[in-house]
Amino acid sequence: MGLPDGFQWGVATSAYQIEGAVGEDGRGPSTWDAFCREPGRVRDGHTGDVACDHYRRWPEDVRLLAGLGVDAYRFSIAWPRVQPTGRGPANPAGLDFYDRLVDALLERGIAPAATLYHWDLPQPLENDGGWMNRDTAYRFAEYAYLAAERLADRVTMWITLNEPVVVTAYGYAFGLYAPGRTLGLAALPTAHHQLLGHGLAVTALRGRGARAVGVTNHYSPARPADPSAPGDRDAADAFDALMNRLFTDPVLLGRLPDLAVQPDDLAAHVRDQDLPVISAPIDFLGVNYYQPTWLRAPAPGAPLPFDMDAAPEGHPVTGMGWPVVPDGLLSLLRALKERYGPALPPLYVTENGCSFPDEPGPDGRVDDDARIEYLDAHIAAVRTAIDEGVDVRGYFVWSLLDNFEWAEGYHPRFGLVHVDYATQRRTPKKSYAWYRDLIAAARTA
Ligand code: GBH
Repeated sequence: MGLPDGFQWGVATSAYQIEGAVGEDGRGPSTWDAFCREPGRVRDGHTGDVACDHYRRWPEDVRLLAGLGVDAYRFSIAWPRVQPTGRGPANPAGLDFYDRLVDALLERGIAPAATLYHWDLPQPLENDGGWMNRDTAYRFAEYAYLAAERLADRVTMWITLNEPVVVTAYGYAFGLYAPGRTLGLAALPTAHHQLLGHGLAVTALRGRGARAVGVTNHYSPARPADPSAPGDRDAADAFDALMNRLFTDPVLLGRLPDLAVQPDDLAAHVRDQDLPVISAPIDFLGVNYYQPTWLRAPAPGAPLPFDMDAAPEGHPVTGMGWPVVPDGLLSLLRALKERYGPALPPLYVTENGCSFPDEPGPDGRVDDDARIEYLDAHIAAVRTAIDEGVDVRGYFVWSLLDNFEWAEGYHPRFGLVHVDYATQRRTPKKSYAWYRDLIAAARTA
């Protein structure tokens, strides 16, 4: 199949979206526990209290992973399990959970890829300003150290942050995700503080013997709504700088991109030695891709230098209404190589996938052909990028299980495995068998 030796096939999940057991073994509250309790924040008042009950059912979920034959499993560690208040010594019972999970994965020949921060900030840290507070970066590095102290001898890949842009934009600028703040562009310091936390954590992880360390970013290729309109092209460039390059240039190039918006807000928070810390060498870059974004010139006086536009007609859409554009993944992988050149480390697609309203039919089977089509086309895009010389080392489907889809609650279903939340019964969908067969075929090729 033309893939490089050692190419890693995987699936991904995150702690708050699957674990439940939010009060178990000394776990402290996170920003998402608090956010879910605020009326109107999450569709139908859903919470992560139970989720997929993975905290208790993980042996079954590890069997599902083994059945798929994946090389690697990307999960996240819940910071509030390791440090219930976000500070101080480790809570051993919280770490025990991941210790057992990692051992069970290794027994099945599955490489553990651990994300340290997939949005579940300990609430006490939020009470002190969360990512608006520079101190949170130092707290994050301490947490990374404690996690590595226990797990670095066995975890294969460490991912510091998941999609810091979403935390900044959805969490602090627009208030759609926890902690629900609406600071607009004044949220930009949260970008810098997360990046600083990443850089400090890289050093902490390496100090405790971590093998491979990287960060996962969300990338949405920016497309002008009308490519012949200079204003739309400028809008696309401004979006690209703020949503994509701001989270990658500091890490790979050691500098901030030109943002064209209130640069003082951000620059005032960047201290002398920060960029060298943030640009500490990493072993890989994680790439999450769902869809491109189309941009138009903003109305005069608008706060942002772009207006987001609907996707043009002609693309199929997923259950979230997101356009299916596999070609966006190809152009993104090409663009990363083009922009960063020799500064670009090996890439892993750490998330890609789609939701549909999947339900078992009368025969009990879940025939999710649209997901198979989606994954097939995106994997083909990865393969083309590799053929063109982009160094992509792995691909992770989002997600193993249907799970808690943040502000959308349990409505969207992203899993290769269907979850009946009333009974916690897991039913592998047609796409599960398809992915299993694809992995097996790639292995013998
Ligand atoms: C990822 O974020 C997360 O890492 C993961 O936890 C989550 O479950 C998964 O994706 C699926 O959502 O509505 O057209 O304006 C993805 C980040 C940000 C991608 C919002 C889509 C909305 C596009 N997402 N974006 S639109």
